[in-house]
Amino acid sequence: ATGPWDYDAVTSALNDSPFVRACRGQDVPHTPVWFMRQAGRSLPEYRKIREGIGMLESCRRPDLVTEITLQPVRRHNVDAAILFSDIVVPIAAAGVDLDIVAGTGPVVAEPIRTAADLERLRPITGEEVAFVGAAVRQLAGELGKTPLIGFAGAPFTLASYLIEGGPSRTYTRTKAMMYAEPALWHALLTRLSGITLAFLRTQIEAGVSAIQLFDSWAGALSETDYREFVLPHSAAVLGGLADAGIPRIHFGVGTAVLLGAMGEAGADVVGVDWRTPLDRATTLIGPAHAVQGNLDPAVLFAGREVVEREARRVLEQGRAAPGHVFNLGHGVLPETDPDALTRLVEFVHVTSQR
Ligand code: 1CP
Repeated sequence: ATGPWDYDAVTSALNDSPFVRACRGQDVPHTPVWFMRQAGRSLPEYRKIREGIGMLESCRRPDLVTEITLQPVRRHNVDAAILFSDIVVPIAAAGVDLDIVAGTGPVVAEPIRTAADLERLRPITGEEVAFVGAAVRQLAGELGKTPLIGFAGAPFTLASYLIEGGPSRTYTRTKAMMYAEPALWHALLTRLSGITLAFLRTQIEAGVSAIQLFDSWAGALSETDYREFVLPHSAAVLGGLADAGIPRIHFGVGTAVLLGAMGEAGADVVGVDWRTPLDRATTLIGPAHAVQGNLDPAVLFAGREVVEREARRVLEQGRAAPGHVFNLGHGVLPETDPDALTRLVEFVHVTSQR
């Protein structure tokens, strides 16, 4: 034992947690559950602590990151915590002038559209995001036997914000660069995969138990384009972390036709949105991967009976996969009743008891 924690015992408890075991396709006492965006505006304690503090600034304060990350764990009894941060944090650390605007999302002051613009996105070593490492170390101590999930944005989703300058519905400029200037496109995504790797390695060295690579907007692409323009870069990130030995989750929205390819990119777990039933997803992804998902976040507005019926269906369909981590099909919507989430965790635990 070293200090207040017996680190070996904690590490083995984390390795043996239902969440990590399900990611590896091992048997579990109950199906583990956590929620994308479980920290955030659905919680009054989050809104209170964030009052008057900008989003990027709060990501840079380890005490605040620790408290916000712990809030949903205390409240909902979820099987994993997810680090409070944002996918654009490493991009800002790489020198890009950007802000996270309330009610909008990331806004980039000068979008990246030419080879000259690319110079404004500098490679990072990881030291630039040392505040994230500090928060992870603090959290690992506080969380004990609850695993902490680290995360990053995948190169395509990050590129979409850099090229468009903010959120987009059509990804017109992003796709235009991809098709018209493939050399510039691949140079940009290569640089982004290096930045993403450095960001994730900082989190892994500080002690996260798993990572999730969010390619939230990859569903905008055909499978052919995904394979040519995106998969090699996501594979560089996921493959570059293979030696860490922790589960890697890969998630996107509207990815029904991409699920097989996303599994090939090197993840242990493929996240699935609510559009594709998990048994069908498992057929598409193959038996080598666990799945994560996929209750429609809007179901939480339909009352307890509907939530329980739909959650039971998700659990049943999830049995087709070698491992299942229960989640929503995308993030918690800000207007969600937090008590509905707490009840859902309890329902998943009781209903899936082995
Ligand atoms: O002030 C605020 O509260 C702003 C809302 C907010 C929050 C709570 C943003 C702006 N980011 C976050 C935190 C965040 N972002 C987390 C935290 C932890 C948790 O899940 O509990 C995570 C995992 C992210 C990741 C993220 N940011 C993604 C991938 C996940 C997803 O939802 O697909 C994306 C696409 C972003 C960009 C982003 N940041 C914020 C918003 C509103 C957006 C989306 C904008 C858009 O629609 O394009």
